Amino acid sequence: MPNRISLSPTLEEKLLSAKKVVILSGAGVSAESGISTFRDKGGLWEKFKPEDLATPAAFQRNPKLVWEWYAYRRKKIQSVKPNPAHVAIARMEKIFPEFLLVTQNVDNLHQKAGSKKLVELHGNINRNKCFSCEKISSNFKPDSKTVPPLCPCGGYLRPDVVWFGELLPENALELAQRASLEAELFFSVGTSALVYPAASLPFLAKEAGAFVVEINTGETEISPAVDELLLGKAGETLPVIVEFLKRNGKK
Ligand code: BJW
Ligand code: ZN
Repeated sequence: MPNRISLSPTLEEKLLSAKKVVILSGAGVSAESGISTFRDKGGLWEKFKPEDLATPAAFQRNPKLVWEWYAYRRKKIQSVKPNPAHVAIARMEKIFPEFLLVTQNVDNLHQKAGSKKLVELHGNINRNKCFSCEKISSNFKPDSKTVPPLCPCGGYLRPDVVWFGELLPENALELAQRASLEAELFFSVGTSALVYPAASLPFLAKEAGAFVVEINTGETEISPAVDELLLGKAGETLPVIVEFLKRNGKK
């Protein structure tokens, strides 16, 4: 039985007046589609060590192991569908005049749900790039005998995601920071807010005057600092917000 979700009068007022809205999304948004999160019970980092799979040093030590782990995750991701949380976020983009979705997710489910105004902070698992020359590659043969497949320059291909110790895409981070500084309403949804610099965005928004709302199944590092904590599943809570907006003439 889902919890009854109630929005505070202040949040309702902000939802009706805000023009500049930012949503930061994390793995919890895709959990209801059947994609594992990282740090929950049963999450990826419980079964696998990030230092063996999600750092440049790990790839240099064992490129085949890392490539195959990502191939396994890609296959799972390609078999699932966006859930009501993704759909609600895509709706919100159409409702607010200035909107930005800042996602840490690499699974493409926001795009599949129709989100267009988004930046990917940690890349996208469906793209590859060369570990040596960094060129993005879209045309390698997946059945290539070489694992990982090779770039024309001779370097190994790797997934175009951001590993620990790597810089985030500069443009994406800049856009995310600028939008957070200007936001009137900021949502942090389904993220443990433990990984930086993404985790600094809610604080940036709050310090610049935004009303910060967290939607999560549990409390996180940022919970004590937010203006409103909506405890519950993203796929149940976000549709309640969209319904409220629609009931009040925002479509
Ligand atoms: C629900 C729900 C439902 C569940 N509804 N909610 C010491 C050494 C080296 C580096 C560092 C260091 N100290 C700090 C750093 C920096 C480091 C960092 O932050 N580390 C911390 C972990 C300590 N950051 C970096 O290295 C970044 N780069 C950088 O900073 O460059 C400059 C620099 C370089 C070198 C040194 C220092 C600075 C890069 C970070 C890259 C993160 N990459 C990953 C993997 C991506 C590719 C892949 O998918 O394999 O990104 S790690 C993983 O964590 C992934 C995620 O995007 C990211 C965040 O996780 P997320 O989304 O929050 O998921 P979870 O599982 O943590 O949380 C899920 C939440 O959902 C939970 O709260 C649940 O309760 C909730 N939930 N179901 C709503 N239905
Ligand atoms: Zn190359």
